[in-house]
Amino acid sequence: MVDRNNLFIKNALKLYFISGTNNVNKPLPEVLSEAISGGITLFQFREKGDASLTGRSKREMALKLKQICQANQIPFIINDDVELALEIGADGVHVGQTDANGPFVREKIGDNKILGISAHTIAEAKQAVKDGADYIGVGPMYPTNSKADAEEACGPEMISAMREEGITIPIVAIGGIDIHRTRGIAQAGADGVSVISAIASATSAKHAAEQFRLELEDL
Ligand code: 3NM
Repeated sequence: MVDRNNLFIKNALKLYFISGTNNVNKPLPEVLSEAISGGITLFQFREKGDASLTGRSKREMALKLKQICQANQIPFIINDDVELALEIGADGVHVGQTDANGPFVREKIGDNKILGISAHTIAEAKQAVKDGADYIGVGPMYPTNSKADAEEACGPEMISAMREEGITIPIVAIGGIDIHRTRGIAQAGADGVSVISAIASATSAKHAAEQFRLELEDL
């Protein structure tokens, strides 16, 4: 069972690492272990794109990653694949606004799993709150090469605008984030940053994660 209170979620969102097997140059379990030792606070398995794993091999990879997260007390979230999340006992799922509808996913996963929903506009953020999201992922902050169908970059101003509109739910920013962009994003009202390439493509995932943690430390 996972704690779904706001404080737990906010802390878990601080340095949110996302990756699939296509985003790394080394075995993903190895990169995940390195990133954990550098201080990531949550991991999302997002298996997308050409030659991505499916079926049994995807399930086996997911299980391996879940075990690594569990052994290190890091929440393990699966992107989109609600069935897989249920099957292997992940801590939660993250869905886009169009992937599946929030209330339907909440009903399927029950009250003991984290539900994250992407939001690109204030209206979508309000909808996600209504739909039972535990947190929203807001982006893309900046242009990104990691998502083929990414929308136009909205900048950290979108987060301040959401906060001004009374959205108090935990927010994690996403899209084109590197260490130098982290401070401005936190100052705009995000609880954390989520990154693919800044950690997955780094020479050392551990070092990259440590640098993010240092930058986030006094915020
Ligand atoms: N979702 P990187 S942007 C997975 O805007 C994802 O919802 C986005 O990868 C959104 O840190 C994105 O390499 C890609 O830019 C993030």
